[in-house]
Amino acid sequence: MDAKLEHVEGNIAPARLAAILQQNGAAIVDNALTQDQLQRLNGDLEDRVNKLGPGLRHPSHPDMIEFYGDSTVRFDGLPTHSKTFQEIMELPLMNGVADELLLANCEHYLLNTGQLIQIGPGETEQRLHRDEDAWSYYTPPRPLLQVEAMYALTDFTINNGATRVVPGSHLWPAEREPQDHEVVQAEMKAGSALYYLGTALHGGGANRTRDEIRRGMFFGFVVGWLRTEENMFLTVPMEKARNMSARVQELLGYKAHRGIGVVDVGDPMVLLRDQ
Ligand SMILES: O=C(O)CCC(=O)C(=O)O
Ligand SMILES: [Fe+2]
Repeated sequence: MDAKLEHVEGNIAPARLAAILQQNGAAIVDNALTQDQLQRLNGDLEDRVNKLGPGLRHPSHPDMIEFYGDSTVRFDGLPTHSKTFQEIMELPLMNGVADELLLANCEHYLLNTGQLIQIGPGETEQRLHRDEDAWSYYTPPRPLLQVEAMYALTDFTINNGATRVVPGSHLWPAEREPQDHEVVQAEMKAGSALYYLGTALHGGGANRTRDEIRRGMFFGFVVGWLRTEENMFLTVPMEKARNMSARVQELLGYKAHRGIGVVDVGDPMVLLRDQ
């Protein structure tokens, strides 16, 4: 049977979505953003995405060049570039899902990615991967570390690069390779989101159009005792962080996880309060 993704509505109870993710590894949340949030996000990010060219500007490892794509524009630090993104960070659905799935494994969680991924014409398929492979030195079995979502900021279609996903693969042994019929693309309208576990196989799709971009927003959380993929302390300058909400500040890492992430062997939050 061909793989399918379950669709749920944006007002679903977080505990229900968490249960679906535990079962299937991924699901599409229709209308995860309001039209107003969608418009504001695109407005906030438009200039920067048009200014930056595709491909990595400063690869951290040769492997990342191909992985991140050479016809794809990426930039991180979305809390800095979009006030609306700060609002999204506090939305109850992602926070509620993370409460359900990550708080069993940590005292609190952190923003792991706030990244724009715009796949341009000619981009090839990204290899299927598990986002949690970022911490490959910590070998399974291990608790769940990460929940992520790919928000569609433009319509995601089969041809323009909708994310490929393998439902159920979060329960597979690492070496199992998916067959074609086990892979499904997350076709969805702008404003919808693919929610998935860090253990689910997925990858960006190929953009086979001549002139259409696929713009996605990669937003998710990780357990609070792990090093985050994006370096939030540097992508969000402290002067900017000072003016953000206390909840956003916590998610950026200004709350220590007991003895981890301390400043002056205590809570970094004081750095934002003492001016
Ligand atoms: O762009 C996409 O659809 C997926 C990107 C992704 O999975 C990643 O970069 O980790
Ligand atoms: Fe990924």
